[in-house]
Amino acid sequence: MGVHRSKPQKQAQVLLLGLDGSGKTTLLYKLKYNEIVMTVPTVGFNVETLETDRSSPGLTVWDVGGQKKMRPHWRHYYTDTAGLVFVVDSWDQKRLDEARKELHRVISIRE
Ligand SMILES: Nc1nc2c(ncn2[C@@H]2O[C@H](COP(=O)(O)OP(=O)(O)OP(=O)(O)O)[C@@H](O)[C@H]2O)c(=O)[nH]1
Ligand SMILES: [Mg+2]
Repeated sequence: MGVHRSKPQKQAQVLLLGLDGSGKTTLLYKLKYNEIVMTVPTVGFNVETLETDRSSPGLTVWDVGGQKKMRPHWRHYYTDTAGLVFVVDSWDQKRLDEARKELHRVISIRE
């Protein structure tokens, strides 16, 4: 009688991008721990794995800082990314156009 071991789950990479202060890190930890945590501006990135049901791949979620000086580094995280979540603070109407431009920049890049 064999011992059945579940196959190691594949991981899919998801990238969280958006302007600084849009709520990426808040969303990441809400998804991970179902809690609202106090955040500080992200310099670099945060990464967490999220459990999914056994029929779906697990998710590795990368949350990259959105300050202007960080945005040129976003492209270094595109490789092997299966999904993009672009977070927009709908209350921050003054920066909606800036968010739109950054989103266009992200989706217009061809590898
Ligand atoms: N009212 C409200 N505040 C939020 C929400 N999401 C985030 N915040 C607040 O907005 C501030 C910035 O949130 P962060 O999650 O750190 O933003 P971020 O996109 O990770 O910012 P960077 O790391 O600088 O790119 C924090 O004070 C959060 O508590 C939301 O949905 N509603
Ligand atoms: Mg952050």
